[in-house]
Amino acid sequence: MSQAEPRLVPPDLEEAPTPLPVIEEFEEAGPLVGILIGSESDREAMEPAIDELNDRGISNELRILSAHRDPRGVAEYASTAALRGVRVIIAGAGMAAALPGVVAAYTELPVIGVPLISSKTVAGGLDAILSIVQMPPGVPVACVSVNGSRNAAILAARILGLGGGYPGTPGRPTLQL
Ligand code: AIR
Repeated sequence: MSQAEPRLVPPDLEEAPTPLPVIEEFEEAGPLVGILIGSESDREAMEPAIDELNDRGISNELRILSAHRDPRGVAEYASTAALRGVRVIIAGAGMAAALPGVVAAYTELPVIGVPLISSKTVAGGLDAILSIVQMPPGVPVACVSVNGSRNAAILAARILGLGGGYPGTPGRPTLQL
């Protein structure tokens, strides 16, 4: 009796696995400014930023993404934002406001943090401002005042006005420092 041919691959891998799809383009081209908040409860405090950007004709999008409740979502958003055309990110959160810092860990885009007063805040937003402003060296986050979302939008507009907020922005001059 002849011996069976040695199997080189396990039976379930004999058929070539379906290759992973190549992502040819992002589902959605992004606006110039991405605005993130940690919770639906932060929306009202971030509205002045949206109004300011809209008044200036600067395209923007608002996403609710929590650094603690949906860290993967935050990582995905932040790591693909520049590729979608986003040039500045404004991120607001209350309490242990890790959102701006986590975003800055995943992107080289300028990140502006907005400490927000949540209904569960301690010390009137001091919890959030310290969480945002005390970033370790090498991972900068600009920080505006507590509930200072309008200032965040004005700062974003100024960064964009300097040349796009990111080297190599198509159609926009890059500031040489
Ligand atoms: N938050 C949500 N995930 C992480 C943090 N730090 C913040 C929100 C909000 C506060 O927790 O940004 O300001 C309370 O959220 P909620 O959803 O309980 O109202």
